[in-house]
Amino acid sequence: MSTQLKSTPLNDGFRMPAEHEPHAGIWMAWPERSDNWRYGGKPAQKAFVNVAKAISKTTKVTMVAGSEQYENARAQLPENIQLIEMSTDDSWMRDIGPSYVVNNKGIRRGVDWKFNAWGGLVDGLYFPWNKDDAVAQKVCEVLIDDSYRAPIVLEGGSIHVDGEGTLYTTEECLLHPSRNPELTKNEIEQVLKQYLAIEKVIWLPLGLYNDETNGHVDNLMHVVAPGEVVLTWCDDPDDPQYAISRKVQQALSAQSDAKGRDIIIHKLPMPGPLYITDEEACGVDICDGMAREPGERLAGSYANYLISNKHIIFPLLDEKTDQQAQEILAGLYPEYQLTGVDAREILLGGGNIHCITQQIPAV
Ligand code: KQY
Repeated sequence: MSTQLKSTPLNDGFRMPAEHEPHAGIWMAWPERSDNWRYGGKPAQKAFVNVAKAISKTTKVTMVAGSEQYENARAQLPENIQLIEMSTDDSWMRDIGPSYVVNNKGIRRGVDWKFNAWGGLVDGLYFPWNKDDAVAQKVCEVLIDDSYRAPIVLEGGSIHVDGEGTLYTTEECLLHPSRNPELTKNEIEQVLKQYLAIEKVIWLPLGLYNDETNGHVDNLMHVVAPGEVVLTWCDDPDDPQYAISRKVQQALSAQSDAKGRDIIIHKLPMPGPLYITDEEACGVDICDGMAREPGERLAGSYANYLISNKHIIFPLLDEKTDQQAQEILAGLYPEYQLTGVDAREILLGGGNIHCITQQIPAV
């Protein structure tokens, strides 16, 4: 049985592990929303299948799909990928799935954040979002894990933790008026401390340029190890990302982490800049929330990679920079397997490999 608990992870002795700690599985959700994915999600589905196959080299993958797409998803996915029927509004498991916490007795529990489609009625990307909001709880029920319903709006992609007390996030997202306008910065920190058992929040000013999530940290940087991060970098002073990356670098350099370490910053080149083509835009149904016009700048970033059981699954986005990104990641993770997956179709939906995956820690 799975129970919704009234206490908090901190009070119960649970903490959120870093992504580089061992995983029991990775969860994903099938893309089918026609006002986000072109041609009803058909090209994106192929990209999701390739991501799932890559992850499954080291980790069990579970995909969820709505009833109408179940058969199609089953036909496209290899047998070793588990498929579960579950309704969702879209397919960003990082943001709609549970953030897991573990204790030192080998128990894990889910944290189920409130979800409002990246901004609710202020600047959210779609309405309604109730099916997405129910996903974290359903995942915990399937896994028979207890859960906590956290009292704030938060998406998993807006936080990174190092497993040793430090959480990285952006002010652009967590302090955005569309998330928790009734709470102060300090009150949000207190909730993060209670629900993830972190000791220190490293606030970065902004996320990646033109990111429709209001600046998720997972599209800007990743945690390589405690005290060590990799940051999206841009060398063109005329590009808006140039100033953003420098501001973030300054913010990281000005702070120490929860254990008092200076933060080592590695740089990852920014792909592109990349834009939606005429052909790509014409396959998407027009809606209010998501900008999918030709010429729209895409929030492309190699930092949006997944770490799972000593394996890096990273997006291939631009033949001019893919090789360089791969070499940098190989240098940062010398003991890890590295798999690049063509991820342009995922980027067209507004995120990338990290955004469409959520890890379940091994206990
Ligand atoms: O950055 C993420 N974690 C998710 C991206 C969501 C894009 C919605 N269209």
